Amino acid sequence: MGLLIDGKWQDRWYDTKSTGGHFKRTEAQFRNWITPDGTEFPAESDRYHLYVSYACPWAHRTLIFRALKGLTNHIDVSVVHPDMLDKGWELNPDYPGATGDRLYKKPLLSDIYVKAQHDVTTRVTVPVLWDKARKTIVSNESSEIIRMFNSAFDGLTGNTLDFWPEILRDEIEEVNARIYDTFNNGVYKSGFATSQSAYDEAVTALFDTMDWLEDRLSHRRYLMGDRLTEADWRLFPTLVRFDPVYHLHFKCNRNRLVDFPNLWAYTRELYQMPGIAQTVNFDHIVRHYHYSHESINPHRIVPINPEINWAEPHGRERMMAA
Ligand SMILES: N[C@@H](CCC(=O)N[C@@H](CS)C(=O)NCC(=O)O)C(=O)O
Repeated sequence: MGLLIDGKWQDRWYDTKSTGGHFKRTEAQFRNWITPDGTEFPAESDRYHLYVSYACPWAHRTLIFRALKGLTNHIDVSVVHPDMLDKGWELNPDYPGATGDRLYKKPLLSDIYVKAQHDVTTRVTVPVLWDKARKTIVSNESSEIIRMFNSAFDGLTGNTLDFWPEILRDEIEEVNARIYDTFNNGVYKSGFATSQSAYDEAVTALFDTMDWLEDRLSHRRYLMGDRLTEADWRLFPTLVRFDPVYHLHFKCNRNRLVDFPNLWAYTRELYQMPGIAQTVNFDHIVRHYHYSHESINPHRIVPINPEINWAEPHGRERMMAA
């Protein structure tokens, strides 16, 4: 694990010394947008490529939107190796489900960042949305990539499903903000905390949010009511990883996901939607976290993990507005 400074790889772990034991996520660097008729990044079939990790919840969002929006035949994918060690993410195909670099046969994801900009200073994160025509990174910010996927390619695919409807945007942003800070990122803040107080603060906010979600989903089928939106799909990747990884590895262990009847049934409903199970690779998920985070799990032992029945009927149909 490390980062690129002036295009050169430096091996170092997250700095929590300067923040009193708190984990702080840095801002993504490449923030361009694909638009239907853009001059720089126009929506075209077979022009863009996604570099992802099946383990990463942020990359997972982009795989979900690629599936939901009928983009699988238009945007191809390279999947990194689940182990993220001293060279960062590796494009090594030597693991079931890892593809290697399907565009350039580069060994490391950092090579892709340097190919985009030779003197770049950045963390080397997934997901990366790559433009094959301009040979550069369009974006490495998942929240923006999913908004591009939501609408930019509609003319090409004819898929007009809208997970970011104008009328619900304010409410979605409000819910996203809480879920991002205390849940999506909250698990990392709990797990990577290096002081008791930083951990206590993060894990308390995290379970407050799970209680709030459980209550909200006891009278709404989805976060916004009857309509499935971006807010649900941003929540799902963290839920799916909760019992196999975050509960043990990140010490988020007041409760398991399966202890929240509404939240657990809701997670199963999303998991069972067409195309979604194929975006979830539990082997990469469990392997990545336990094997890669030496500071938390120095012996790299991958645990046995609970058996979870993802096929159990969810029964959420009864939640539709009566
Ligand atoms: N803002 C980014 C965050 C992505 C991110 O942090 N990805 C993690 C994997 S889960 C990563 O690649 N970490 C490597 C690092 O921080 O060096 C997004 O949402 O796209």
